[in-house]
This record gives sequence, structure tokens and C-alpha cells, in this order.
Amino acid sequence: LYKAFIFDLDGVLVDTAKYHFNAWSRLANSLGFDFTEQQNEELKGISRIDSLKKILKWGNQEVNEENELNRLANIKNTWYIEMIEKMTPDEILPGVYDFLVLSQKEGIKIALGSASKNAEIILKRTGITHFFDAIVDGNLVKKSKPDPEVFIKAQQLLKVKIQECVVFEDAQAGIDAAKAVSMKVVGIGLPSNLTGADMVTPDLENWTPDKLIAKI
Ligand code: B16
Ligand code: MG
Repeated sequence: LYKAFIFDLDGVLVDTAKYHFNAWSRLANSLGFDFTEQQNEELKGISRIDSLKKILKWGNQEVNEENELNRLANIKNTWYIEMIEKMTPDEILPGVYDFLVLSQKEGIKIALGSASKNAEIILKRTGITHFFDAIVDGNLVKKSKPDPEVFIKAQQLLKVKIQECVVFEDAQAGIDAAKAVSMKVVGIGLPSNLTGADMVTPDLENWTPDKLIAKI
């Protein structure tokens, strides 16, 4: 029944949320304000520019010119890249590596479906690029999650049907994106943060593709 797995990156395969938080906090501080880790939850899964707009609102900063928005986003991204350039395979989240190995062995096609424009660096530094039959990231899509474009692109590149795909997501925006086209979704995290997922697990540890498929 299921022939393809589409994985989100940040929060599913690796924990880059902490680096995003660090770099955005540094930018906010340089503008004279701060925001909380609770607020940071709202930035998960959404694009860089949408994140910036939310943060500026929290700090009551009025920035409307596109050039200035891009300048600020680029500063943050430079700091973010400094951190992800130092990532190692140790930073792959629990259970992920074995789950990718088993999925590949069973002939399941594997895609990335991430909002990040830095996905390739992260996959490379953590040594998991070779598992992916298709990589769809923020450079390839026009509309960000909760729009389903990213998952539809992955499904098309893998040449499978929508109903043959299972999405793995840690953010509500991603669950909503998958559900907008009725794809099955496994939520990674806490059930309270992941409304509408077909099942939720804290991580991929101790799961095999078969065991997981039986639950959705
Ligand atoms: P970048 P995902 C998302 O990754 C992050 O969750 C989100 O916080 C970030 O703003 C977005 O990527 C864009 O990232 O600035 O690297 O292009 O969860 O979709 O893998
Ligand atoms: Mg995510």
C-alpha cells in the first residue's frame, strides 16, 4: 500500500531548531528586543521570511521595505550557516539512521520535504544525503507549508500516488500541508502540538517501517 516516505528535516531528522533559535535571538537582540522559546515553537516549519516577519511583530518593529527584510534575513542566515557547517552525524535524531536503512532495504522510496533553503548542507554534514531519491527544499517551492506544494513535488518526483505516501512531520504547518492533500502523516513530537496526525510518536527509535505502517 505505502511506497514512499517523505521526511521533513528540522525536527524530524535533525534538531536544527536550536540553531534557528540561536541565530534569530541574536538578530532580535541586535535590534533591541528578545523573544521566548515558547514563541520559537511558532517558527517551526515556516519559511525564513515568514519567520522574520513574525519576529519583527513580536518586537514591535515596523519593517516594510523588501530590501531591508532581505538584509535582516541574510544576516540571520549567515549566523545560522556558521552553526550548521559544524554539524556532524552525531546530530541525527534518535532512531532516524536505522529507520532510513530499513526503509531503503524494504524498497520504500525516500524524499525530503523541507522548507529550508539550507537542507543540502545539513544532509551532507550529517552524512545522510545518499538515502534520498528526491530532495525538495525551500529552493524548489514557491508556497511554503501549510501549502502542500512541497509534498506534492516530492510525490511527483518519486513517481508514486498521493495515497502511497507517508509524511513525517514535527510542525503543525507541515501536518496541515499533508492533510490538505489527504496524505498520511506521522507526527514526531507531542500529540498536543500535532493536531490531525494519523499517529504521533516522540521519535523514530524502535520503529520499523512495517510496525509503523500497521499503526496508520
Ligand atoms: P532556512 P523544516 C524549516 O525546516 C524550519 O523548521 C523553520 O524554522 C525554518 O524557518 C525553515 O525551515 C526555513 O529554513 O532559513 O534554512 O531556509 O522543518 O521544513 O525542515
Ligand atoms: Mg520541521
